[in-house]
Amino acid sequence: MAGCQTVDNFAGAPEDAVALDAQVQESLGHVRSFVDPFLSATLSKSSRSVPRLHDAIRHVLLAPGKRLRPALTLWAASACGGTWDSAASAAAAVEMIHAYSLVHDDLPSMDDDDLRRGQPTCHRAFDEATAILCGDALQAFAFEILAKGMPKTVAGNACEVLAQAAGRDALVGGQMDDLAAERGWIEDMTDVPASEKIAWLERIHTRKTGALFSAALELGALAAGGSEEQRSALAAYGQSFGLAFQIADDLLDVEGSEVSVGKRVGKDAERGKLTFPSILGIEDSRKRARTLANDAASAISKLGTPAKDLVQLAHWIVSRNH
Ligand code: GRG
Repeated sequence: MAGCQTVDNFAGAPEDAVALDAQVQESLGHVRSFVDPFLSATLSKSSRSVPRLHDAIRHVLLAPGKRLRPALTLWAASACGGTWDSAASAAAAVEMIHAYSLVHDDLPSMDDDDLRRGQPTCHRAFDEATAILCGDALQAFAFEILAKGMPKTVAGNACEVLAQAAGRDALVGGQMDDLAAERGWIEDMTDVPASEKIAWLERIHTRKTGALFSAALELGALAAGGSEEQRSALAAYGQSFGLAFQIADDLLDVEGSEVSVGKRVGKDAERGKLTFPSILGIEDSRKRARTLANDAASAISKLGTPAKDLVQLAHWIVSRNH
């Protein structure tokens, strides 16, 4: 898919989707080479580690994900003139929250999935109780390393930012809304006008996925001591980026292959789930995602060259095939 599309030439993004894909893959590769050893060292076994839990956490956290959230944290830190070292614990913390949410989302009582990041989900590789505990442990661990690793002056603020993004009004609340819609715990939306369905979907996704992206950016800015102006530019980027990501994710569920996406596809339609393509159609969803990517890029144009990776990521997120 990525190979044949033209990407809008906006705020420094290459016109050619193949070149963009190569550049972003390379940049995400740098992030992985920085974050994965940090995660691995953070998870090193101690005499107090419980072997089965330790193995489950490593299975989940070191699996080959894209590391988008750590990338947002590190690139936000760079965009604010900071170093990756200063933002390393924040990058690891957001990935831990993300990994926990995937483990719990895959559970039989939620999405009941067997495949994640191209490998068996945690409850498949281990068992359901271990997967629940693995998610619980990852969530607590995220706050531990954030509290320890952020500069003392901002550690409390950083924990608050992450807690809000992971909590009842964001990640968990969004998941609850999503389940409520799927399981008929809310009013039937069949006859609701499309514009209201879209507004409702946007509210869910802002909570379920957007809030953690925004927190990832905010933590990078906090670690780097970013200015008010830099932080508000990054916040605006995060809002558009989150929705662009979600529309692209919905499109991948319709058009992607299990091998490239690394998880089961076609499940949204199977479950009659409301998604952007099911309401707007494929072409309009794609247009909307591209507009949002442009909005994201334009929100950070004033941050200049240090924000180049974020600009490219926004364009890539809507043209990727995985
Ligand atoms: C269970 C509390 C709780 C929350 C779950 C994030 C979430 C809420 C569920 C994940 C299910 C899902 C597929 C959501 C769609 C968007 C999403 C978060 C996709 C996965 O993120 P990527 O593409 O994954 O960044 P990788 O594996 O590359 O890190």
